[in-house]
Amino acid sequence: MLRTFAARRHTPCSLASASKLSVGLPKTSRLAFGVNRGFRTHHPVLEPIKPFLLTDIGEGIAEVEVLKVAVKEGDTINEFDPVCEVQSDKATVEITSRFSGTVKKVHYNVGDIAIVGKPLIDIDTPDADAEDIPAPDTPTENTQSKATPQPEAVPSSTPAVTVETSGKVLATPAVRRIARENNVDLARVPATGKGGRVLKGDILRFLKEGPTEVSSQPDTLQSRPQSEAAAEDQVVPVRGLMRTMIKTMTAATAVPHFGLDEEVEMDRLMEVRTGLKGMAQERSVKLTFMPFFIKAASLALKQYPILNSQLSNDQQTVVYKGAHNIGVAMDTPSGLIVPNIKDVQRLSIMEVAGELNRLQQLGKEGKLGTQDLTGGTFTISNIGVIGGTYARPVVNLPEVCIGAVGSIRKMPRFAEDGSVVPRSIMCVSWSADHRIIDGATMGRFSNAFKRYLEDPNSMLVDMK
Ligand code: CAO
Repeated sequence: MLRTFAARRHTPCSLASASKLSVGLPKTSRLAFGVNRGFRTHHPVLEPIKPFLLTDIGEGIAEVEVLKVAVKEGDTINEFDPVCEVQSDKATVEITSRFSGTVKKVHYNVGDIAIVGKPLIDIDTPDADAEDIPAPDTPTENTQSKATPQPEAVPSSTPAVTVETSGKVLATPAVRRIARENNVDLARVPATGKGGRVLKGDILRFLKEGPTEVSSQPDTLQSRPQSEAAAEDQVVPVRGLMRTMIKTMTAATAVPHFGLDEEVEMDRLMEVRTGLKGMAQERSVKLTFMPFFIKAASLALKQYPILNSQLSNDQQTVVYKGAHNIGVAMDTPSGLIVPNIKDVQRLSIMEVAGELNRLQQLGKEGKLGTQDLTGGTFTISNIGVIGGTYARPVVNLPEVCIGAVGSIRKMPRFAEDGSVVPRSIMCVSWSADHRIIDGATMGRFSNAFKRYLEDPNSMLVDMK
């Protein structure tokens, strides 16, 4: 049963090549007595230790998970050196320093949740400019307490059974998640990736075959083979995509869902696709069924635009979205994410296929960006690629409708003359926000979608 949709706010994700973000320092310095740092001689001596804040990284993100910490106390860092790598609902971001200096304090460990606006590290920056230095008569104690905001108590990420021992093990968040969920210390997994990176295959092999070498570590619970530890409960922190799903799905429970299942006969579409595959190949495009589903949905949305709308927070207005930005639930190595294809109403089926190929490639590489992951207006999930006939999708707020298609299966059906014939059947399950979508509208939309797919020529008539 399909219950959850992570994260177009992503959602998620591991971006192997993380985007870079420089974070500025607040214009404050901590005053210290007795140490002449060369800034002032007739006033309390300034030791320019600054809290290096996790600044607002946009999209309303309030907290991020720390995936990697690149510095330790005492390290000397230069401008643009990596400080840490964090994962938000939408992307993985490498945070680099804008300043050179010495790291005085590291506020977070791998796995911690860092809060936007709170310090990541404290840094001693000898290159502080005059702007950074407070007025000489600033009371020392007040200055200190104001200038060095302490982070709020951040929930400890240390589970009852420690999972990760070191931020230095190279692995994608997806691999780290598998390690966490299975209580595996990544440091013990033989890595075959470039530069010692632990690949997904490495951890899966490790889980299947167990450690290949005798461990020199003490026989702690953590180091015991999986089979021995399996009988015991494991407590693992909620991280990554699961955090996003908790947020988005909890919000979605406020929405009364209307569900509708329908069968689509796929035989003619299968023929059409087979006939067009060569043309697609010539254009270096992989043409699956999804582009037809996406285009059929867009054509049906033209007739029933309320399914491409959003209800305002105060529930006083409905915004009919002009663009058909159709989200595609995508199973990537980092987990489920929902990038969307923009302006499907303007695209040909081949163009939709090209866009889908691009998004899939980026998803595989963990490189989907905010642009592709936000602004969706309607979602389709093809769970049939994985298996399953029916689903119960949950609307991807603030959208009001989502469809999930199951596997195409050969089934016996009655022909018009009463004979039993084999048909390729695919079920589609719709869920809609019942506050503004009534069942009749959903049913009519579903009929239109079904008609376009069962008679693909009919799409030509309505396409512009
Ligand atoms: N039934 C049978 N075969 C199907 C199918 C279906 N419903 N949908 C696709 N296929 C076929 C494709 O045609 C393709 O076959 P060919 O190689 O012969 O062309 C093959 O399965 C693989 O397709 P694909 O996955 O590469 O591409 P796609 O465009 O069909 O789907 C995507 C793209 C991103 C939707 C899919 O890869 C995916 O990630 N699906 C999972 C979505 C998911 O996890 N949903 C649950 C969300 S809620 O938790």
